[in-house]
Amino acid sequence: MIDFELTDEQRLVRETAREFADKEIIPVARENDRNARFDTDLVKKLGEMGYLGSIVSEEYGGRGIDYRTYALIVEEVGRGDSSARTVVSVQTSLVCSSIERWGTEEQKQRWLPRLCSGEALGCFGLTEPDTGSDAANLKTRATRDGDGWRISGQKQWISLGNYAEVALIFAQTDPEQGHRGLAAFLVPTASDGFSSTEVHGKLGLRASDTAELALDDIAVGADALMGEVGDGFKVAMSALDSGRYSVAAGCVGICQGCVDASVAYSKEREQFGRPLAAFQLVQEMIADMVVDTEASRALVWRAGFLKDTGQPNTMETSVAKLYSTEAAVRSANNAIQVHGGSGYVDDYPVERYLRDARVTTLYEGTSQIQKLIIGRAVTGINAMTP
Ligand code: COS
Repeated sequence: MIDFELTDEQRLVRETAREFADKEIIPVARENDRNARFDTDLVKKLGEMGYLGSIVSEEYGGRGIDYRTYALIVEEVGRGDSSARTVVSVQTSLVCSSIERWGTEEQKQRWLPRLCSGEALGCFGLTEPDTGSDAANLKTRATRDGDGWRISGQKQWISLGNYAEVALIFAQTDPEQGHRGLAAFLVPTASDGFSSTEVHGKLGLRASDTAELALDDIAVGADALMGEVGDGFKVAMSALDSGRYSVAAGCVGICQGCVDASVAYSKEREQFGRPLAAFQLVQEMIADMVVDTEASRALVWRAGFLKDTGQPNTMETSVAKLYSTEAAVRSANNAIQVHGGSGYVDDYPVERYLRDARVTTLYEGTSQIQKLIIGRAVTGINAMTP
């Protein structure tokens, strides 16, 4: 049974995260966005708060919190700024949770404490210039070299890629094996042959670091392999089960931010001698945002409940990700409408909400991919390929 009542501890975590977002994230969000500045001071503060790797167990430097509590933190950070939220999601869900689940004891000891504290950042290298939705079809190659490996290829749209100390790189070891030939490697970015280039000109998430990675015949030891050869696709998919959840929780924050901003603005701004909030068509837009916010939050908490109780949750995570990312785009669009001309400039957060929300229906699996995962789960028929 899903319990929607928060525990005292969860209330405290939410309250603390809310204050952190209000005091540390929101005051710098506009300038960071304008200057496309990846705010390393803010990253440091996120680490100090324990918001990086918080679901990792305490013995490896995490906070050992459950997924529902994690969603409360991610929602508040997402309400503040999706660029900061992306740091939390990538570091925690894609990198740390993968190392904790698939890494050797040595790999966990080597990377997790420093990633959880924020002393080091990690990135997730799955997507390539020619490989997005079709994640099994990677061109990056890993070939055996004595005990170790040599890795060559390119990765695209990699969040934190210019700042990461370790890159979780997915590579093909045997093209004839398809997805069963993939392997995951923990590659130190200081390795010879590793380089990154900043991606500019993004619609949103301007304060988030995005990179293209080049891997030119990088030599790594056998200890870089995470999981077995052939486990790579499962490592990636299980990481995305957590990453999609985190994106969804961040989008609940965007939706809530849209409600908060629209309620405040519509009560303050007057037209025709009455506050905007007194007009039925304005209330309709606000009511739609409220419904989107609450439905998204309930879906995220359901997926979190399933994760916390060890039940299968891939489909439910896709449902939460699909709904809340689309809801965030809708809500931000409505919020701009409520704000009128003022919503079109960055005096208010709503235009940034729209620009930042837009990528969430693309990354970590497009809305179309989520629909195909849901459709396959309920029909038992795979419609992924023609
Ligand atoms: N956790 C662990 N293992 C999983 C899994 C999960 N959530 N989902 C699938 N697997 C395993 C399956 O059990 C299967 O194992 P076997 O080889 O032992 O049979 C294997 O992975 C292949 O699974 P499946 O048949 O579902 O793979 P598909 O090729 O059909 O997957 C989709 C296709 C579209 C679901 C996948 O490629 C995908 O998610 N694409 C989107 C990628 C994405 O999100 N990119 C964004 C990157 S981050 S910006």
